[in-house]
Amino acid sequence: MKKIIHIDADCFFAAVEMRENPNIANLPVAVGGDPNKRGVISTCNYQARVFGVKSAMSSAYARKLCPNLLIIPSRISLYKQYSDAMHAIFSEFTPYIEPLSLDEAYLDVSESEDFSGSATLIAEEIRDRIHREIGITVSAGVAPVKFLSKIASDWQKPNGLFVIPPDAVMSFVDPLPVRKLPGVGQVTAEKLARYGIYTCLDVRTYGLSKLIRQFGVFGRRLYEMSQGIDNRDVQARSNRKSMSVEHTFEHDVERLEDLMPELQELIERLTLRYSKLDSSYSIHTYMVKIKFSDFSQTTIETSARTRGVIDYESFARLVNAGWHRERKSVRLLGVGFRFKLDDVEQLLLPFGGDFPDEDSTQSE
Ligand code: TTP
Ligand code: MG
Repeated sequence: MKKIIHIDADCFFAAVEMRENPNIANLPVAVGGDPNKRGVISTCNYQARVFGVKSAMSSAYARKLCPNLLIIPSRISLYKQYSDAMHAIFSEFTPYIEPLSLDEAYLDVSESEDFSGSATLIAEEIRDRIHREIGITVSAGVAPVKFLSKIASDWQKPNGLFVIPPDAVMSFVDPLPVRKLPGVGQVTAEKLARYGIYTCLDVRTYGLSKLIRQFGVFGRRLYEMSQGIDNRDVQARSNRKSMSVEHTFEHDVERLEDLMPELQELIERLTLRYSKLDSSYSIHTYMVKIKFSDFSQTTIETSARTRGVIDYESFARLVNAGWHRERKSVRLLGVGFRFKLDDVEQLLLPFGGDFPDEDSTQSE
């Protein structure tokens, strides 16, 4: 049984702006683009939400709903600093942290020993420390599986904590509206409603085989979630930017064509290592390193043609080009990937949705 905490900051960008400038803390505040330049709202504080202002709404319309709305241009690098500070606190409690966006992360605290292993107390401590040390509030959900912890963090927002202990999972999911499940958007919810499915209990009653018929792979996912099952692990991300393997030959390899079987073997080793990373690492560049018998060295790279698919031909061309730079016998051959960096933009999208979008999960 795992202990997962999901943390999500409250009105994150707006909260940071309010923290930076306490004078605006009592006003309706949004972060977003200029209403006169077709800007959109990134987020707004809870005072502004009372007026109906929402993320992704046009700033002009938001102003109409709330004429006194203060709209501040976004300062992503500042939000990134706050995000990093939150992560520094998370990492005092567990190394298993999976960021979903700048303000949101899963923490697996199953092995944490703080507070005698109480995930609830750990979550409270994290919330408290973020508030005291960083000056913003976060909401937290605690549950034995990822998707429930995420639903739970939303349950008492803002500045809330909600815990679903293992023995309360079934009583929590039974009446849970399917719309709350990750991957169930409006389209899927409407389709489910046509079969009389509104809650997780309805999902279970409808039955696995019919769900699979109607919803494909996602049908199984639905059925699992309706029982509180979610086998996904918290995927801690290291910040590795590249990965490579290399081999020093026992005897220098003289001919280019004799390098090719070696290349094949190296690519296989590289592929195996790559397969152990989580799916957030997409291959951006192929690299080849050649060290010649006189110890001179050359590296050569090319951008990967098809992201995520490892193609031998591209590596072979690199070896060929690298070898022709010196045309000497080869002492060492290495191959590697550079990964597409997880830059801020990437972390911002898709705003923490960790299941595919609803329409791509249907098998019609
Ligand atoms: P969210 O966590 O979805 O929203 P939030 O933190 O502003 O509010 P809540 O209290 O409901 O959690 O998103 C985090 C940040 O991501 C948000 O502060 C701004 C940014 N964002 C956008 O730029 N555009 C969007 O459409 C959304 C949803 C978020
Ligand atoms: Mg948030």
